[in-house]
Amino acid sequence: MPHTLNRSRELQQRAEKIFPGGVDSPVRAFRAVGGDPPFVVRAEGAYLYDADGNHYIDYFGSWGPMILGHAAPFVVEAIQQAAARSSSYGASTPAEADLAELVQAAVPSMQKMRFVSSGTEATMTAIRLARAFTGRKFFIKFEGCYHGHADALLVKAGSGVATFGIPGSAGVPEETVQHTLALPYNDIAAVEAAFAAHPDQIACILLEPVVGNMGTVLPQPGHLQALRKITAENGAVLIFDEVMTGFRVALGGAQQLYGITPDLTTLGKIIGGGLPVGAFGGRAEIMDLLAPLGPVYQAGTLSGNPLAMAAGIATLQHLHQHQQSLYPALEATSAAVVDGVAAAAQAVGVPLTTSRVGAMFTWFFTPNAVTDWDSAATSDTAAFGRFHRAMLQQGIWLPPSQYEAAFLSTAHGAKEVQATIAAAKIALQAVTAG
Ligand code: KE4
Repeated sequence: MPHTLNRSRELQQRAEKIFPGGVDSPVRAFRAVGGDPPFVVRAEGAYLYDADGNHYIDYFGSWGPMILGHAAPFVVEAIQQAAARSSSYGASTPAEADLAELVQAAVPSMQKMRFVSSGTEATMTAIRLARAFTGRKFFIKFEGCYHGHADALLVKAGSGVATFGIPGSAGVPEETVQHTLALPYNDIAAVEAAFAAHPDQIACILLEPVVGNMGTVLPQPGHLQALRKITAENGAVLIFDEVMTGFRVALGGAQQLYGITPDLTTLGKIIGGGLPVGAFGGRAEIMDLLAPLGPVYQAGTLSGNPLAMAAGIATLQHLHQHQQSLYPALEATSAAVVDGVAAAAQAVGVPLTTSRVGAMFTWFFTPNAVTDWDSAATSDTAAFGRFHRAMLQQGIWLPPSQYEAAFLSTAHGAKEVQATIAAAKIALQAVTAG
C-alpha cells in the first residue's frame, strides 16, 4: 500500500482554519520533527489507522494512557454501558470510590485522593495544598520536567515547552513564577543550596520520579532517597508527579519501583483508560485541607465523570488481575525493541543513547549519557526528525519529538518488535544520509 497523506493534508488545512497550528495540543503538529501529521480515524490494539488508509505501530499511546492497547474490548464495553446510564451527573457515584480503591490498592501512600480531569489540574492543586500545609510560597521543580501548563509551572518545563525551546511561556507574569525554583534534575547539591538559600520558605519539591518530558531520564542511584531525606528534614512536602509513571513503570508506579513514599502523588493518563482523568492524593492530614473540609479550594464540573471512572476501573482491574505476567511481558517487549534499534544504530555508526524504564523509553540521538536537561539537549534533533519521518513512512509512529517518551502496550508483541527493528535499519540510512 503506497504511503500517501493526501486526505490528512486536506484535513490539516481545514483544521488550521479553526485551531492554532491545526491542533488541540502543540506537540501533535509535528513542528519538532517536520512532515505532515497523519489524521487518525481509528485505532485497535497496537495500531493506529489514518484518513488515507495507512496503518502504524503506535509508540506514543495517547502519551501514556493506552497501556492495554487501543479499543480493548472490556474497556470499550465498560464505557458503552456507562454511557447508556447518561454521561455525567455532577453528583456522587459509587464508581468514584470503586476507582479510588483500585488506585489506593496499588498506591497506598494515597491515603486520601480526589479525581480531576487532567494532570495539570492534579499538579496545580497538589502545589496549592503543599503551600497551604506549610504556609510557605516557594517550590522546587526540575528543568526538563513537565507537570502540565499551570502558569507557575511553565518555567524551563519539558515536553512541548522544551521541544519549542520556550524558556517559560508568554502570558505568564514574572510575579507568577517568582516562587518557582527550577533546578537541574539529578543534582542534589542544587537542591541543598536552594534550601540553604530559602530556609523555612520552600513548600514542596515536585518532580517526575522517572522523567518522560525531556525524553526518558532515570533518577540517579540514591537521588530519590536524598530528596525524601531533605524534604523530611526541612518540613517540605515531597510530591511525585506520576501522571506518566503511575501504573506504567510498575503497578504502583515509580514509588513502588524505587521504594520511596512521597507525601503527595499526582496521577493521570492510565487511570482514565484513555478518558479525561487526573488525580492527586496522599497524606490525609494534607488532603483534609481541601474544601469542603478545609480552606483550600478546588473544584471541577466533570471530576469523577462516570464514563471516565468506568474506563479507569476496567483498565485498573485488568492491570491488578494480570500484574504478575503483564509487567514482565511489557519489560521484555520494551527491552527487545529498544535494544534492537540501538544495535542497528551501532551497526551503522549512528550515535544513540537509550534510556528505558519498563514500557517507557527514549532513543536519544547523542553519544552522551543523558541525566538531565542539559545532557538531553545535546541530542541531534534534526537527526531525530529524519529518523521519525523515515519510520513514519514505514508505518512506525514514534512520538513526534526527541523530548517525549515513547510508550508501548500489552498489544505490542514480537511481530511489532521485528517490524520496528527492520524499519529502523532503513530509517537509520536516512539519518546518516543527513
Ligand atoms: P495533562 O494536563 O496533559 O493531562 O497532564 C499534564 C502532565 C502532568 N505531568 C506529567 C508527568 C505529564 O507527562 C503531563 C502531560 N504529558 C504530556 C506528554 N509529554 C501530554 C501530551 C501533550 O501535552 O499533548
